[in-house]
Amino acid sequence: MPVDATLPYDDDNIFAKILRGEIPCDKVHEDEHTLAFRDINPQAPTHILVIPKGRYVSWADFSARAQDAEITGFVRAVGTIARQAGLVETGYRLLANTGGDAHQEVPHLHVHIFAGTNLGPMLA
Ligand code: IU
Repeated sequence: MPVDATLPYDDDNIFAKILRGEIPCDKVHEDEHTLAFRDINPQAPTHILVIPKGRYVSWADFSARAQDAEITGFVRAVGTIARQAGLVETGYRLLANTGGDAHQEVPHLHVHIFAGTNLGPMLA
């Protein structure tokens, strides 16, 4: 069921629980502002989710409310993760679903990193 990305942040969402350490994840990166882990249901050979540590529902929410340091840290982390995973040479795709039409399922902002195969011109 896609989330309504205009709702207030829900502290019971699954990524909030991962951030609090209540649910394990296959972590690939962590820094002051950002956590990244492997998607539990990968849609490509490499499928990583990158999330800010702050309580943001969506890209729209993050861009409206986050401090500059959080935004800078998050954007840099996405690049760092891709570089450290060796994806700069092969290429990769970034995707941030926001709201119902995009079928956002988890109401905590996440950027998908897809890589490891020829992804085609666009995801199906
Ligand atoms: P979406 O952009 O909100 O549609 O993507 C949510 C992703 O979160 C999706 O790819 C799920 O496989 C992934 N995920 C996860 O990695 N771990 C979980 O416990 C749950 C969802 I629930």
